[in-house]
Amino acid sequence: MGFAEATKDYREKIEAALSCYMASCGAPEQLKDAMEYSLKAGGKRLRPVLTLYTCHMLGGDVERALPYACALEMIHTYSLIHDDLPCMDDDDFRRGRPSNHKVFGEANAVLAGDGLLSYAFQIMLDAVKADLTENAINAARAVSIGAGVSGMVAGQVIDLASETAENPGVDDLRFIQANKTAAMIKAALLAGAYIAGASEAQLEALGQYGEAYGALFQMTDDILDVEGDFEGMGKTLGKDQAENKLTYISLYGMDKAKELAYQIAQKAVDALAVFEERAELLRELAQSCLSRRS
Ligand code: GRG
Repeated sequence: MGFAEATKDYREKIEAALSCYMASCGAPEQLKDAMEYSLKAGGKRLRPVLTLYTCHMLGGDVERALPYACALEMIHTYSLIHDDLPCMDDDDFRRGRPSNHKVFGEANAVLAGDGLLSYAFQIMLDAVKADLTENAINAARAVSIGAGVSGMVAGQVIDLASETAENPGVDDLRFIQANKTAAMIKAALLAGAYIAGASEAQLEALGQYGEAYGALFQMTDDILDVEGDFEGMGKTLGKDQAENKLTYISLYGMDKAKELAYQIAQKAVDALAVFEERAELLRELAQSCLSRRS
């Protein structure tokens, strides 16, 4: 059984919890509609599933990890809404349907993103208040760091700058991948691990796996921008080249980009040695990323 099949129950748990959180969010109807439009548009739920799975893998209580998992998905969804805005990547489609601003207008899309981001922090603070432990505080902190000014937002700002930079190189690209994409994936793993009371060695190993798997995820996203299809990816493809995006393909060509993706998948697998056979599904997740279509 692969990672996706083995974590089906977690995905269902996350869908149900997201619905509950949205039902009691207290937002005016038009704001709630715009937030829900993107949140419930059928994303893969990779990050929240990673939180629950990691917590389970380390013997923790998955229910306690659920608020952090939902917060991660809300923050991820906000980033996609804002990323699609005309002032950012200007995308008309996301998750297989018109982007948030195409349906609700730019101002409401900005506010839907703001709403998801701030509600995510409210959900985490409520969870910490109900479970005042160092592990809960560390889980919320890991999510804050992954999403923030030294994480995802930092990656996005350098990604945008690279479009007009004179000669962006591989160091810029590594920074973008590590922050724009891998930081949230690493945060998802660490949040689950903290709730399970992971050891320093386990946290270190999961951090390394998150960095490698996150970079791999972005590399395959870039490969699929060239070789994927709308059905799988749910967004307009072929934009990286059109917009002069910095990717391994733009730097080295497709063959070399695929070779590097293979190498980083191996690095992700190697990072899991400390968990022995317990991390088999995380190894499978990294290896299957090389052939993903969505
Ligand atoms: C701070 C104004 C402001 C905006 C934030 C940080 C940011 C904008 C955007 C970066 C987010 C971004 C687009 C990261 C790329 C990572 C990536 C490959 C996203 C797609 O993730 P999937 O494939 O998507 O998991 P689904 O739809 O399945 O959840």
